[in-house]
Amino acid sequence: MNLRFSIDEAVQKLLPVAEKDKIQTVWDRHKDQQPQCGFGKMGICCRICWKGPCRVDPFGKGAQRGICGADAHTIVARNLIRGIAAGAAAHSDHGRHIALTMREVGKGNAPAYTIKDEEKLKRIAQRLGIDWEGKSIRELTKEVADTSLEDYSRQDSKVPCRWAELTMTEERAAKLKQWGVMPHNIDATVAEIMSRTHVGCDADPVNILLGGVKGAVADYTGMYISTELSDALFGTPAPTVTEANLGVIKEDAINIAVHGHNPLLSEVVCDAAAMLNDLAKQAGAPGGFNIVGVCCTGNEVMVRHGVPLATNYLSQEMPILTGALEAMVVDVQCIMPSLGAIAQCFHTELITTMSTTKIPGATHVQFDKENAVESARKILELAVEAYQRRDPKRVNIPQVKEKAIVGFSAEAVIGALSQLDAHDPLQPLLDNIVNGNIQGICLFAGCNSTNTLQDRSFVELAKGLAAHNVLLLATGCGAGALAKHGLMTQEATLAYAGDGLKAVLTAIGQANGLNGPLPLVLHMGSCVDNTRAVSVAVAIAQKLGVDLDRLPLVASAPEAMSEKAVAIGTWAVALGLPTHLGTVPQVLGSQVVTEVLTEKIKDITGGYFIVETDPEEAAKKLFAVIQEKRAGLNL
Ligand code: NFS
Ligand code: SF4
Repeated sequence: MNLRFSIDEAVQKLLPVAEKDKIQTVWDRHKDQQPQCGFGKMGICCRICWKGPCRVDPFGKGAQRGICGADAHTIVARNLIRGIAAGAAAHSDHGRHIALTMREVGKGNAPAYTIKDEEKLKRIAQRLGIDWEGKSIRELTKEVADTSLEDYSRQDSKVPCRWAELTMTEERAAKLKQWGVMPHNIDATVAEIMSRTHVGCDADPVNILLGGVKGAVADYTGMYISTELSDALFGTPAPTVTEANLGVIKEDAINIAVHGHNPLLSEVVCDAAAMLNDLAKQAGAPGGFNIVGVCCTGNEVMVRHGVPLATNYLSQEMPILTGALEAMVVDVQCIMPSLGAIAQCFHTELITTMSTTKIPGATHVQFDKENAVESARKILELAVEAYQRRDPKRVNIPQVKEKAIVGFSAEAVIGALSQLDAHDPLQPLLDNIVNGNIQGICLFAGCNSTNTLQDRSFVELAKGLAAHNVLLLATGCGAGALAKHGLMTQEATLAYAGDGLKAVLTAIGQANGLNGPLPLVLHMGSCVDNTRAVSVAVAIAQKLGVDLDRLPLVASAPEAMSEKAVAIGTWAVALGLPTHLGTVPQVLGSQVVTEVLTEKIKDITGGYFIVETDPEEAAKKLFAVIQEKRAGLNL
């Protein structure tokens, strides 16, 4: 097949529908933007003040400084870390919503929510140094929330954010403090970046970048809070079998997509849909309500409840084009504004739910933790009404979907390993890393981008590394890509894993009664759940008595595009991980910044960025890094 834009077969099947109906998709708009601005691509356009915009000539002929005197290095570094601040703000806002909800649960004011995983709550309390003996679950809930919220409000800059300091190796935490990049307060760190990059402040590119690293560690802190508190509220993911890609949309059902990032609303929508299923049947849909996921909200409900994933970021317009989607409910982040216009070409209700994310063409149903159940009910009613408007002639659901075994939280991974060694679950994993059955570990994360053929690099890199016995973890839209393409199955393990990896995954699978291996790629959850991978890595490092940068562990974001991805990539590097980017970051206008990120930072943190757009080359480079790390451990 002559693939255009995406290797996703479902996308290929729907593109002609878009063309026929003259509906612009993300790929049409990408084309309309060509050629894109070279200054912007290189990061050397500054719009920080209204004397600008200023641009630096990358060939050294024209202006080398902006009107205020900022040179290319200052401009590139400032632009970069403002992106990190935005990423950290997004992730930590997500964490704040969860923590504030949890506090209300503790006070007894949020009837739609309970603590679904009390054991996890206790483990969190223990980690935060909160004594839980003799306390009620409600008291403990409030205390955990309050302690977490201190990471947003502490004013003593000498006291690190608890969720950062207590979740990494002691050595790493000490190093971050020593470099002055350990945040004491997430919000203050975001504000500090905005303030130091205001016109006429920090001009030293390396100092600016250090500010960015601190922002990235703040991002990490917010993500950790999001993941862990969500687990306590909604349950810690455990392996479950589900499906991915547009074929999960059902012709005979009222289909509702949940899209965005925050599980606070989608959890309640799922519960309400199950409870009120008769409403859909009475409306003439024998299949009842069918909830499907998009992007990271999709990943959240997928790993916790096995809700099927309709698609990932770049193809988020496609579920509407099936003509069978009654509602797309969105919360925050990575929601294309184009959805409003496309939904209006169909019977689909686009429903926004957050006061900070409204979209022209959408119906707004305000969601608050106090009225969660009513909002969910209203959303279901809107979907039922939309169903009456569905035009059967326009229904076109690509029958494309793959099975996916998902839900590998750190707890689930350790749990599976404990079937091999109940007393020391990590030991079998370590033994297999030492004996080379597992050469190393790669975490796939991050987005989709129009700058690449959608999903291709994820799939090729995963196959390439698996053949070389690299254990694969995935989150976010990377996980979405790998699920859609059938790599989260036992069959994929048999087809693509090298002999060593296959043997290990089979031994674990058999010990867990799976009648075969674990899937080739372990789906750990949404983007904030990258912290799950960190917690596994930290456990391994602690057991080996080394810091994270010594492990044969790499990260890869082959289609990174969002500011959140910039923040994540930067904290991965700060923690010591060699981190691959398959899209070119907007920093090439400054040699200083480029060198720091791809080389010099290695001497400090042990981590660094590897930029490689060709997936085959990237697989080689990542495997070489894994070999280098193994040699460093005398393996
Ligand atoms: Ni991560 Fe998830 Fe997807 Fe990228 Fe957006 S949905 S938080 S930012 S695009 S992976
Ligand atoms: Fe130009 Fe300096 Fe203003 Fe940026 S801050 S727009 S470089 S004058």
